[in-house]
Amino acid sequence: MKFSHYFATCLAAASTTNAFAPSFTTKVRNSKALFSSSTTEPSTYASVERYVNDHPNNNIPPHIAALVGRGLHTKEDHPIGIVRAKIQDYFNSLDEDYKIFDAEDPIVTCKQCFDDLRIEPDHPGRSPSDTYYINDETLLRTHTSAHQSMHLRDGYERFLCAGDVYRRDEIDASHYPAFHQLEGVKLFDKDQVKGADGLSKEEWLASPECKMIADDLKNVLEGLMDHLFGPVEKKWSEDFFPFTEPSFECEILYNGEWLEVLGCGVVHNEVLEMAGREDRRGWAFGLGLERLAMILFEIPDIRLFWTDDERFHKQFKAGTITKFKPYSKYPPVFKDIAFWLPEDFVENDFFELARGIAGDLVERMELTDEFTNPKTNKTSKCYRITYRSMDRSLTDEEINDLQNKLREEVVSLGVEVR
Ligand code: FA5
Ligand code: MG
Repeated sequence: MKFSHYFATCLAAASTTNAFAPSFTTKVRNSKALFSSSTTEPSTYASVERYVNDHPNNNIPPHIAALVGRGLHTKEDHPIGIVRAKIQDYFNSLDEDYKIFDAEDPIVTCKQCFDDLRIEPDHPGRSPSDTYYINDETLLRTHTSAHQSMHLRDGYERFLCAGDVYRRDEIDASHYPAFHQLEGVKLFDKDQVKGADGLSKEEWLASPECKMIADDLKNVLEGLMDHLFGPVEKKWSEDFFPFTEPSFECEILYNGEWLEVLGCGVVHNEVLEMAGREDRRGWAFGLGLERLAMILFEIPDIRLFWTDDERFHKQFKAGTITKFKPYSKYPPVFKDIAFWLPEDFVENDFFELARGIAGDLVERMELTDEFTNPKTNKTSKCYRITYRSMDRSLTDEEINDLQNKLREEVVSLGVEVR
């Protein structure tokens, strides 16, 4: 499933059981906030045993565990950290104070990530083909919205929260299994929404108070886009999230293409109720930091954010947006693989297997052919894999080795290689 459709179908009641994991906060209006401490040291995050275990539902491979705790959003000279700081500056320039969180544990409960947000138990976004589970009850957060309810319950009324999020997904220049989001939430004073007391759901959605909140949300976010990009063409469309109503997405025009940068909406009443804030109304948004950074710095490939190559890092300085200068593009190597599918084939398992074998040398995996034999009713798929290093030229030999290993190991998914 494509994550652009992650929340495209869902309406449900939620259960409220598990306890919350602790959160670690930093102070607002403190330029050092980006680097202030959390009580869980990065070294603890980075221990693979926190994520990989023998639980039958654990589906976190070591190459994903190795990404957790890198904290790119807190690195002052990293493009992700620079964008994040710029967003924080914008919110600090507004009249209202926003509490800033940036060090919540990326391990969250199903309740935090899904139930508290009205994401129903059989929603596809919860399935192990899309989400990295540690065990039945805990997982790597798939979005920063996983922390909304906890902060609301703790009494915060305006806050930002940034962090790394994890999703099993397709592989290309703009998709990586780990990326960063920044969440924002604002509740309104009771007297601003008094008129909405006792309204039915339909009446609320049609009320001037609901419109006032949606308008404020769009204003704040349009201001943010202008702050980041200078005047830029933006477009609002309706969207769907189980935890906001109405919901919107914002696209910006970049290189002649409309690119989705954020999802947002008026916080759903039931979400507020579950967080013990049914007396209030407000808005929330979540934006993708890589998307913004790729545009601002003209970074062409999402893998670059994770590189250790000095030729990348020496180009960026805290507080400044500069255009990325590619350090020569090394040639790609293309390899095809075709196989007959078993009935329960999960495409993301195949993508992940390849990443596990070849790591970031896999640039893209594309379905190039698919057909079903009418006699046997069996389906065959052919994928083209683009191998390319961002740092060096690849040898035929090493790519043949990787491809052969993939051909051998893919059999574990029940396919029959052709
Ligand atoms: C969400 O994750 C919602 N939690 C956002 C939200 C928050 C809605 C609060 C309402 C209220 P979505 O899956 O659309 O929504 O992701 C939000 C943003 O994250 C996207 O607009 C995009 O900028 C970024 N994003 C999503 N998937 C990827 C990906 N695979 N790679 C890079 N960025 C991504
Ligand atoms: Mg979206």
